[in-house]
Amino acid sequence: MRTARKTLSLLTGLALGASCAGSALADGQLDKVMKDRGLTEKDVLAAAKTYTPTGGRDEYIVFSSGGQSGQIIVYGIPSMRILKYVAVFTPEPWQGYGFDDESKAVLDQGKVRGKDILYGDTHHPAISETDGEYDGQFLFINDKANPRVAVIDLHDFETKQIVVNPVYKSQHGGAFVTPNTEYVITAAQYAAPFENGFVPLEEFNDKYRGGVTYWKFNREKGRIEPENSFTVEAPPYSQDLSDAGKGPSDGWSFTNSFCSERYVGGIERGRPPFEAGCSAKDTDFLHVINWRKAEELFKAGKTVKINGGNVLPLDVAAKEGVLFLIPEVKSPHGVDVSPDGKYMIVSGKLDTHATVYSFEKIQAAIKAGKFEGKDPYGVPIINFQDSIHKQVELGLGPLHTQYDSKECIVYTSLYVDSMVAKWNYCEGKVLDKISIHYNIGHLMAMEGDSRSPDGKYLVSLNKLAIDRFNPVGPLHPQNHQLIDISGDKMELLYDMPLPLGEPHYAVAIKADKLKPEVRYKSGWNSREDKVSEFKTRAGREKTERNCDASGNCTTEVWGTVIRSHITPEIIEAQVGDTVKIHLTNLERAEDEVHGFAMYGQNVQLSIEPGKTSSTTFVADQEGVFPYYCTEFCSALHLEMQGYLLVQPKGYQAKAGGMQEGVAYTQADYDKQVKTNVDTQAVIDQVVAYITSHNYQDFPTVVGLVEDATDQLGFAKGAKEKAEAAAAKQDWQNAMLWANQWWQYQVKTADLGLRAKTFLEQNGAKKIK
Ligand code: CUK
Ligand code: CUA
Repeated sequence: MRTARKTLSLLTGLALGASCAGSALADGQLDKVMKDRGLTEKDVLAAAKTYTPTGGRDEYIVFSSGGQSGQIIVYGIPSMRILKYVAVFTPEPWQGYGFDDESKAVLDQGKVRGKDILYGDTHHPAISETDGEYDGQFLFINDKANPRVAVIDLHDFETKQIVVNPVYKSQHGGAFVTPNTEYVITAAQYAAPFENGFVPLEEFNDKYRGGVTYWKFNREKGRIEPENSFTVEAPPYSQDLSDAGKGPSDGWSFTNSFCSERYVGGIERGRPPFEAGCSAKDTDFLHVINWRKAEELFKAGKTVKINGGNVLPLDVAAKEGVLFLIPEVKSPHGVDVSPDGKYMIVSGKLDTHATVYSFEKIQAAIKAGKFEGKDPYGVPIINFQDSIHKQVELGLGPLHTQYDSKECIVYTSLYVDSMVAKWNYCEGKVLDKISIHYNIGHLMAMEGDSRSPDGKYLVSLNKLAIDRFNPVGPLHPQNHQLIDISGDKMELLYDMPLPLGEPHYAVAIKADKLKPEVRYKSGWNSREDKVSEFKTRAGREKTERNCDASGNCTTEVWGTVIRSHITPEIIEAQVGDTVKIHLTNLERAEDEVHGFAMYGQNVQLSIEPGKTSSTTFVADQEGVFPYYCTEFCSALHLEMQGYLLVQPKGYQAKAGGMQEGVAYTQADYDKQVKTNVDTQAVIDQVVAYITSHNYQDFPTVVGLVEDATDQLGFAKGAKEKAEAAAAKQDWQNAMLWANQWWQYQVKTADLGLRAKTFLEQNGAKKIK
């Protein structure tokens, strides 16, 4: 009884309005559920902080790297509900990605030295910024295994471009954007020769190199411009994470490194392994780069061309004041610039400390020309003590740091300890620690990389899940844990299993900054963001077969899809033809996607409202190839079908026409007509409701009404055909066209009812 009252007051405290804290609670039902499921009050409070009732929306949207899946995972906070996987480096059939010709062209941009690379090891997503704030327009992500960067346009959540780094052979420290997204920064990881040829490991120090690349982003075009991008060559230290300066440090970027020992293992040659030689020294190097200066030198022609890319040579970067090094403690990980741009925090990984570097102190040392020496490549080294603000002992295996909305407060992941440390970097004081499960890598705060982080929530991106979830075999899901950081103490709220690759990093943006479209402009090539040359209007569908002089023939289809048919329903080709099928979705209604799959040809398109998608294949075998719509789009979805007939060369159709399954009579026709008249009465009522309300004020309804009007127009056409056949007492065709007339009516009614429901639920006003 006491628990019940406490629970009740707890829930009232959560401001569940009086009206809904009604009888169920009074009956002790909540108490019973808690008892049955073994939930504590803390659990119930955590549930109330994350539970999102039907129709509810999240406050933040997360873009998480999908690790080796080469995709991006989109989910909401605080509900932790997964909303979408965005296909990036990997074919993904639901979205038709890597199946339609338009997206194949995007994946083709990602070829490495002529080879298809159909996966990516994605690590760090970054949202485009305007004046240091997330603007919600574009998303970038790196591929570590193959040095690539992808551009995703957030107006439709589709991958638009993949660029390949011309000189790296792996790439980790990216994607990080400069405060106005002038550049997308990526850094190399494992040093390798910039040229593509063979260079023996014995020449590692002389010929192997690292670097930091600045990809020029053209915001108007929404694309990276490789020709205006450049790489600052760096010594063969394994460059790791990067971050861009902001505020006072805008124009600079920071990249840490490990294995500055330049150690090359080789157990096969009797050498101690990489891990021994790469962590032998006590320090590595933070790379401090004046990218504005590098940009000036690039524009002044001081770069050289390697594999078609622009490279600022290491000696030029060292001499011209582009590149500086500062010691950092043993095999560090993570470099995170503070929201005000004054500090950079680097964690020790193999050391228990985090180091807070001061940009002001670094600049003072550079201006004074005060260096403790040069590295073997002539790069000036700034003294460690001259550049730091504080060093703080946090725990075992510190990795990444995120900034709170509260001044001086940060959170650092402790991989070995499996904890998050909350600390004050101005004063160098640890404030709180929380255990996570298990082995945290990155962590992420809301809008954490922006000039004004929101705090509120933190997500811990854990490397191991071990015993957290129901077992599903040796390959476990990852675990993203949601932590409430609004109070003094961190509170764990939720475990989300993430079954798609190993996400490294994620970014969260306020949901209301995203304004994705719900449909495309008609006949849209979504990958190039322009009207498709294959756009096809209703009634203009056609199939053409043409052969060139050497006898190579192409059957090309300009078709449409709309509930519930694919036009054409029959495609005739001859064996050996190249078949090209372009399909435009004529729907305007939200969420009315049609798919297009075909037997035995590896064809699967996703054709969203307004989109035009194409597929090309060779019909190299005779046969019958059914195709159909793969999205359950209406009650007659299963009937949304057709046949590709691959005929023998020179095939002639048999005389005598089709075999009919059923013979219809006048009675069948009269019965169907009666049904149609009744259906029309329902449609008339719905139309009367809609037109007597201010439906024009609701764009969603306007779209539905336009679609319904189309369908009603088709119904009229079918009705005329039915009546013409009936006049000739051709009951077979009269009945079938009467039925088609009814099909169009049903679709009209379906759309009309959706519009009516929408108006009722959204407070439409009666106008007449
Ligand atoms: S890295 Cu994986 S935990 Cu690629 Cu940012 Cu640190
Ligand atoms: Cu279109 Cu199912």
